[in-house]
Amino acid sequence: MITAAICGAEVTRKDTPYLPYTPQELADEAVRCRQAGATMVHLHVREPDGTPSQRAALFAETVALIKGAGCDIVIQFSTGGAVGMTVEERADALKLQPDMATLTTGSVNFGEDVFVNSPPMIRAILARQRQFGVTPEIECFDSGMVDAAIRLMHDGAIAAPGHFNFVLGMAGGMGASPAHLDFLRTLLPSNATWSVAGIGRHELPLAAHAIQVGGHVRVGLEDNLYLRKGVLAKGSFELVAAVVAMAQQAGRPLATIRQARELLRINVPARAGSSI
Ligand code: KMH
Ligand code: ZN
Repeated sequence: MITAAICGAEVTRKDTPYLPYTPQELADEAVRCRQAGATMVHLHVREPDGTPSQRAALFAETVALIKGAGCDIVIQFSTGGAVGMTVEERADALKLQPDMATLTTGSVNFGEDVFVNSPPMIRAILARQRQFGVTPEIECFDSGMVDAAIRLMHDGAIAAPGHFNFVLGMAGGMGASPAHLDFLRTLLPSNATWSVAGIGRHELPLAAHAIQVGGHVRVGLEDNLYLRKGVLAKGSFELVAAVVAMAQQAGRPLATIRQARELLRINVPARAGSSI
């Protein structure tokens, strides 16, 4: 499975002219990524001037345009939003019932800022995900976040074994060597699925390692702007295409959308007896 993180909250058009902002631009990019081989789009939205946003109306318009184009890509909303947003802002669009949404299970230094996810904030986002039947993707910027997610599984608050995404190489978070990824894999519940998102120059090398060891991959302009040194990707679709080529070379077939939805356990409710 390949996830395309097409926009994010931190990158701007000053960094790359190829960044989508409007619902139409986001939808067009999602369609291009699907055509290139992506199975899921990780969505953030922006106000028309590029300001990071979590406004439900913008998510709704983007989803309608993706679906209106006949595109079957799995849709995952960010609940991380941008640093400093409240939980209410971050989680409001879950009422639109996307296929999946992210859930970061801890706080982390984020460049010069802190991406805050206190236990009550995590539980509040999870409760809203459960309310609307949205499957979480557990975002781990460091190894303690895997442990925190497993504790939530023991409490029944997250359905085991879960789908994890390791975001590696961000300043303040965990490093992005193959050894870091290999260690994280040892912590996972058996039968958990996982993908990796390497930040910046780590994106494609970590994708190659994940493909070799049986994982899934996230790429896109949210995490990395360059196809290779000095060459800007003309959109996330070019990074998706690079991963498809790696997968073909390694003999790893791409998941169909149906297979991806099964693997990701989309629409499978958490088990009964939750403490939340
Ligand atoms: N923009 C970061 C502060 C997520 O999408 O869930 C958080 C983030 C993670 O991008
Ligand atoms: Zn994100």
